[in-house]
Amino acid sequence: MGVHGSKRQKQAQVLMLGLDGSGKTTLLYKLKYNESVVTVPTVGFNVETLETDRSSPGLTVWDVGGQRRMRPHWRHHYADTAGLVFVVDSWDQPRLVEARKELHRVLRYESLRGVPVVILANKQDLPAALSPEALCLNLELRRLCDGRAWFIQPCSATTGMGLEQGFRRIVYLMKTPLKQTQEDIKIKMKSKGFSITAVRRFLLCGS
Ligand SMILES: Nc1nc2c(ncn2[C@@H]2O[C@H](COP(=O)(O)OP(=O)(O)OP(=O)(O)O)[C@@H](O)[C@H]2O)c(=O)[nH]1
Ligand SMILES: [Mg+2]
Repeated sequence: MGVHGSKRQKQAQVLMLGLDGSGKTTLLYKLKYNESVVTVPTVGFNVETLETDRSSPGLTVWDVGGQRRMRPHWRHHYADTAGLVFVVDSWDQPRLVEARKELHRVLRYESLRGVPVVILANKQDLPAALSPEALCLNLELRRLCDGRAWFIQPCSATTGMGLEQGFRRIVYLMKTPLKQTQEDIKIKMKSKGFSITAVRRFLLCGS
């Protein structure tokens, strides 16, 4: 994600969750080493640090296994979490209901109240992958993420598309108060000539 200068802010913890097979480990190593690794289902967790620009904290990213038997362990990581990245397999439509239920369950935890969320709509390289807009509706993100900063980022852990943007976004959301993120987006969209209606529509879909 780019390294600049020597004086760093302290580390911030990012928790990466999602169903088994959604691509968490693949994307973590693509991002960290730009390598496509052959993964096995994660038992326990992987943890890696990612560097950011020097005005932002470095990230310690926890990739916790998503198999059903691993999910009761997710909550042990909530207390120190500054940002949540929830990975969804955009191609696996039959499991979207399960993904939605798990995301709902996670976000209900008091210790994650107000913590910003980036949904990574992974596997966009596959032809039948659902678009971020369709996922937004299917996962009921607007309702679910009400009251917190959130964003849905299309990506592919195989090609690397969208990964850096997703993690830059979580850094931005962690650093910026919710109201300010909405103002920033309004200003940027207006300067690019988007209509008020388009801005409103966007803000309803992500902040
Ligand atoms: N086509 C495609 N396949 C992907 C992508 N990301 C991951 N995969 C594949 O999906 C499978 C599961 O990936 P993992 O990274 O092990 O998934 P995980 O979320 O870490 O799974 P758990 O550790 O069980 O929670 C592997 O076969 C990956 O190669 C992607 O963006 N596109
Ligand atoms: Mg894994």
